[in-house]
Amino acid sequence: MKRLSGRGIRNLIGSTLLVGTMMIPTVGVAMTLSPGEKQNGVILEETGQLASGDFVLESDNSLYDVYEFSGEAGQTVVITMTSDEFDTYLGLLGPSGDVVAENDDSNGTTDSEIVVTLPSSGTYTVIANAYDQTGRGSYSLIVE
Ligand SMILES: [Ca+2]
Ligand SMILES: [Ca+2]
Repeated sequence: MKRLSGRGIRNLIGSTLLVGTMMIPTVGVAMTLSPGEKQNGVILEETGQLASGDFVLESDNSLYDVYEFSGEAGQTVVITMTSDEFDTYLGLLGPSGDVVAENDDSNGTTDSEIVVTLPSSGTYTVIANAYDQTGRGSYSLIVE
């Protein structure tokens, strides 16, 4: 079974740093949501492509794109990645680069969904990945 944790994650972190991740201080941000309460509204909505030239996960040579969003501790987010062209794989890295959640298949399809309550405040990185190295084509990613 595929996992982003372990050997693969070191490669993910190294690649993410190349993107130029910036930590945005969240000191002084007022909490308007109760812990665990779902935030309404779309945080990120992207249509992307996995294609030659994208990042490559060294553990299995699968392609991936990265997207970042700012999250707060206790905030619940739903991340969905869907594609008609390949088997998706989704990962979420926390502000310190650790794997917070990952998902291969959901809802009886090969598409991926993560529902998670964020453990800390900071910049989160979504890994829009394919299940294996053959996966390429267009996909949709939504964070809400
Ligand atoms: Ca891409
Ligand atoms: Ca999948």
